[in-house]
Amino acid sequence: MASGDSFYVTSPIFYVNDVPHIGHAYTEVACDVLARWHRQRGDDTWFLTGTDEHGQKIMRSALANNVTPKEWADRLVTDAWKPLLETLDLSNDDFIRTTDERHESRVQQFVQRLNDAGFIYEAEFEALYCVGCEEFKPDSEIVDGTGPYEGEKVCAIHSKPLELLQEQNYFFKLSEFQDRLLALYEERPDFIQPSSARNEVVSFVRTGLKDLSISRTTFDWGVKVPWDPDHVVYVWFDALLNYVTAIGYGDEDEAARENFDRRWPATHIVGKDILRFHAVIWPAMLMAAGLEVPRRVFAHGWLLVGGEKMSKSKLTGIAPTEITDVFGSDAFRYYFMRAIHFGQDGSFSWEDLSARYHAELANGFGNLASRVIAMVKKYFDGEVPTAGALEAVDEAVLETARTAVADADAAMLDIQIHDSIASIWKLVDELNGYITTTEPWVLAKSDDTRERLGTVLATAVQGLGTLAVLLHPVLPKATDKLWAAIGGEGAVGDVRVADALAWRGSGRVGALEALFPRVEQEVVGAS
Ligand code: ME8
Repeated sequence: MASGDSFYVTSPIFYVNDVPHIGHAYTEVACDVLARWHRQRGDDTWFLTGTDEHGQKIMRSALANNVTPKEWADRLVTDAWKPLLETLDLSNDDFIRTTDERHESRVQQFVQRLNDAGFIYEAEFEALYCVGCEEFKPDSEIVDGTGPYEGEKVCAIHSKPLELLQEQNYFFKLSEFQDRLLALYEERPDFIQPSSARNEVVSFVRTGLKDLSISRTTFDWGVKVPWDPDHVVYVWFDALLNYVTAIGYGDEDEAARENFDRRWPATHIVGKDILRFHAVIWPAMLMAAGLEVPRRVFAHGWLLVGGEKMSKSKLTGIAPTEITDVFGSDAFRYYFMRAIHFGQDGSFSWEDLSARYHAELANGFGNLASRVIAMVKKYFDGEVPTAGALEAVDEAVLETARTAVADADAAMLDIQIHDSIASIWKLVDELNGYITTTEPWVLAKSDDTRERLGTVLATAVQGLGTLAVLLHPVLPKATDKLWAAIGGEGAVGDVRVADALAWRGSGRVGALEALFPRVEQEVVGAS
């Protein structure tokens, strides 16, 4: 994509039945890295996240805690979900709650529009429901229970019993969209990514789509159906709409309409557990309303614990602060983005985190920065020398830097975040090798090699600046410090990716504390 284009990225909006774990944090960080990268490309970027607050799951959590659902949601948003933004150093532009008035009124408008257009009808319905998924389960996702649920039918994801619901509901004519959806997947092969996710959705839709129940009458914690207030809108129908209500869909106001046209369509980043909602139901809803479908839907894999999806309901959730309190938010961001192929499952381990932290961040990057800066101080009194004639070894560094910019950008546009970081890390490794080969401490011993020493350190500082620019989306705190220490002009986050090689500085280096201090082993794995 050309720089300056609109880039609207969304995370799922998370249920406030409980506090966040590192699975939620993983998605948030991925969205944030993409948003920061696109901002640095000069794209017209908007990053939306938020919370999903209606439905039975939240209502039951509230009841169990003797408060109203709204009180419960307020408490969780204030005490847990908003603080997560700080914990992870997220740069979101907006935070939507499905209990926001702006959202609820626009959901009603949307549902009314579909009803007026003839896409909604009323019928009697009976099916097995999973409150954990907030979904009527198809036969393919129902399994026999074990242990305490022996003899019962349970949800394949949550391993908890399903509830038989029988209600008079409103239905959305999802089945009418099968052909249009298949045509969409065919015409736009990158609409669903990665390709394994796309293939799964295509075969699912080919087997046929059933109409979708979109209202409930047995409880009232939701958005009221405008023409029949005994019904509340099905929580997923309500939640998916956040992506358009947050940017002004349905508002009469001219400015809101312009904002919607400017931002939409979005790139949705979701976990693979909720792919079908985003790649099947959501585009069909948009088609029915005459709106453009999303730009793409990217389904990432699961963080696994003991080979199973880490989850709150199975009590395998790890709080993000358990990691950030010890290693810091940059390390959290780096580790999960680098160690796991984005789009595949990955297992978290304290040992792996600690090993990568020390080898890659502390020794690889942090040490490189402190050594180069210390040498500029020691040999040139803090003034960055000017490079003289370049030798092949210097040219090789510049060539690696050029390749890193191009490859990192291409991978990031393709949402291959791990590959993008790996491309940048080639420059970290090259610079470390460069210092070892050129041996500035030997060059410093003789006046005859003073100019050569200057060229080597100038090239190294130049490389550090390029790294600060390229790594800022992943390591915002460390690169801010590094940028200040090498005298970079302005804020590093404002420097364009395209200017990563030709960045400007004051010509002086300053103090730099250890970017990634060693973490004592006994602290690691405290949980
Ligand atoms: O599904 N590994 O909310 P939710 C990786 N409210 N990512 C994980 C994960 C794991 N083990 N566990 C959770 C909902 N996630 C709905 C979404 S959107 C209109 C409505 C992440 O609180 C992943 O992104 O259950 C997953 O899709 C999301 O959290 C589910 O969060």
